Amino acid sequence: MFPRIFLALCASLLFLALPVAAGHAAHGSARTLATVPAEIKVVSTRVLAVPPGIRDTSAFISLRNPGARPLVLKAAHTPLAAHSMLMVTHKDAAGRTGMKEVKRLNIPARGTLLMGPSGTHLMVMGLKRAVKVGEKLPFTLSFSDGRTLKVSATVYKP
Ligand SMILES: [Cu+2]
Repeated sequence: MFPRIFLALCASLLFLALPVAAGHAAHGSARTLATVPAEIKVVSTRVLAVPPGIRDTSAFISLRNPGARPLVLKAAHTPLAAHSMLMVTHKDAAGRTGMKEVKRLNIPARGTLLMGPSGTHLMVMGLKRAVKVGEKLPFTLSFSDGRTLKVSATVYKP
């Protein structure tokens, strides 16, 4: 039952049904710089607004790793939701887009992890209250080397 619910409510999948141009327009919006401890750079952060009553959404937190070693993002958490999952999207042989949860997302040395509505994203499950456009949601990102990074992501409407 749970997978069916989150597929039905997945804001990313809803968004994927929109024309590509809409997705690209959304890419440029609502860039937020956040507090960054050594090395890991926050490229952009966003949370997709959802209609009242919907409690699951997607967040996009793009990161740059200026370091010489690869980084692995293991988890993301916001206290405003029950839990958050790392998700990747892919097309199957028939051209249908699906997504699946992954346990880690790699950020190559001197590379970037880009998240967006048509690709890698965070599923934010079970929001504890409605969130407003423009509101900043705090996230804590955990990396496999033990580091954590606090960022805030602004709720936006595409
Ligand atoms: Cu999703």
